[in-house]
Amino acid sequence: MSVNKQRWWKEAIVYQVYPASFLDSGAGNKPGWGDIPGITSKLDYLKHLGVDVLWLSPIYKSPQADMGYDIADYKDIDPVYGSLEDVDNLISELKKRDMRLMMDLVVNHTSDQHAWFLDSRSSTQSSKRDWYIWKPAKYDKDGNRQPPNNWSMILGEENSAWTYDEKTDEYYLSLFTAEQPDLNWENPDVREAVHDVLRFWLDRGCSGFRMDVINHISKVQTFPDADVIAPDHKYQPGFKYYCNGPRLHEWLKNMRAEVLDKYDTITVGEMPFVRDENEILKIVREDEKELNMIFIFEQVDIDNEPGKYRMTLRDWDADEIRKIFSHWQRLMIDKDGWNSLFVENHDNPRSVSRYCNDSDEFRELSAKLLCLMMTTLAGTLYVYQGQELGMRNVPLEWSPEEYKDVESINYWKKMNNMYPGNKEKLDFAHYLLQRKARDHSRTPVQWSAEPHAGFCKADVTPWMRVNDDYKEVNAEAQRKQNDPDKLSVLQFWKRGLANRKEHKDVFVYGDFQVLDENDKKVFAYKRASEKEAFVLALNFSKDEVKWQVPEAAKVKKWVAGNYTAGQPDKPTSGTITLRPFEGVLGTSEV
Ligand code: TEU
Repeated sequence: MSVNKQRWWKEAIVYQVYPASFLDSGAGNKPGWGDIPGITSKLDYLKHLGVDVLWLSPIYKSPQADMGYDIADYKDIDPVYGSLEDVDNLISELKKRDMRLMMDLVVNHTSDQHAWFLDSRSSTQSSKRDWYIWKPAKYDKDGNRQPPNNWSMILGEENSAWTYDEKTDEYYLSLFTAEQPDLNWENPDVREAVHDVLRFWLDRGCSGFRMDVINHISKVQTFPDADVIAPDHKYQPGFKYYCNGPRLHEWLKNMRAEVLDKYDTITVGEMPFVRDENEILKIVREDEKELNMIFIFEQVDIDNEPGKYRMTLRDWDADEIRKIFSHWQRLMIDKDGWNSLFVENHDNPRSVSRYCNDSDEFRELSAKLLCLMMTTLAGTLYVYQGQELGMRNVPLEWSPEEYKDVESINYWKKMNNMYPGNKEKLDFAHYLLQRKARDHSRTPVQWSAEPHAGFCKADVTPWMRVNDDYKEVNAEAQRKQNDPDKLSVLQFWKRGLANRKEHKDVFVYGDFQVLDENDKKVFAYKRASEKEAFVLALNFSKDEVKWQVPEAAKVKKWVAGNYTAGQPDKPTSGTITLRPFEGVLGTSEV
């Protein structure tokens, strides 16, 4: 049985807002971009849904080279989104509704327009020179200038992670894009400046942080060449030397003791490329005093070719879903750590499109199946904007020109350079974009059947094209749906979140047990507290499945499912039929 202590941030439902695409109230200074007053105007909608904490992707002053993940001033708001007063107002409106704000803390790197970097690049003698990672060039045998090592850029695979700066004839490290120079955390002044940023926002009333690529802050100081995993590329992923580096734990403990513990906070660290259990437990175990939880990427990497770049595809089945989720569920219960639960964010395609089937026939069922899973697993639950509506990827008919993300643009450029005029290769690259691009989660939220889905005024052009399906898929239609036999996706999420809260001893804090270890189509599990228990059977396939209810399930009654608003009509033992993408929830003996 669980030993996890009760904490408000474990029970919280966190809703991620991607500000550019949420709602353009017209108050920001860039028509067609979402803004802070737009967010504030939807707090009742979010409260009604069951949201407790709002996580805002970055709204700070930024040249938007990477949609705000390139910050030019940590203590000011980009005029595109509004002002500091708008944030103060948002915080006070949240408080009125007993909700909280979580900011995105992007401190592995800044924008190249941040005053610190402008100063740093101005001269080798600058007092801020050592705030970033500068290295002299290397020269090859022909005397050509080369970057200090072979690391590739994360958002532009064909490029070096090092950017040459003519003025001082040195390279700076820029792991994501040239416009995002990495801070040098080895310098104690940098760490103090970051603490100062945290205090600024906590004192303003924010309740915590999602920490962007926080496991990248400590780099192996010898900066060795990375192993060659892609022989056809000049540069190679250097993860091994900058993910969970030698001083990460020291710096996280320090941040916690110096700043976070003086407030009542929620913290989640984004940690790509880490799977090592002991390493993860060192961060999320309560007694380690580092972060409350982290985002582990295993479930969103499920369709990547192992060891390859992200823009790849592979097949998977329910067996893998089960292995991934049950592994982390068990570990955190047994070792007093804590999970974050997510299947969508601004860096991923839509979950209905990735994990299930987004055709008109199955989109709603898929969204509800995933909702059943997400609302019944242990951990802090993260819902991404539009997920509660079952929004899906943009269609293949959209040309690659519609993709606005820097990663997509760089990928498309790279493929066109590598395979000019090669229809087969380029069609496949386009297909991969349609499956995997970050753009799919960044299309405007579909509020209504009005022009531009009600995201902005009719005479304004949204910064990103609205998905064509908005007349059918939108919040207003789903809110108003009045069908006794069928809940809309939005109504289903609302019910699921309420159920999670009502039975939090089971769903948030309870024990977890896998039922049926080997099924390739059905993921089934039991959750139990000392007082009550529930069973879930989730068919992740497009096939009708005859499923043998395991003895250990001890189902008393099937109480909810995604095919009907009422109770599923199925026997509680023996063989039951699970229709395509059908999921059912039953009460069970403890
Ligand atoms: O993302 C970090 C990250 O490495 C991935 O999620 C990345 O987007 C993906 O692997 C692309 O292949 C964070 C932010 O969430 C992302 O939006 C930023 O672009 C990135 O950091 C840089 O700040």
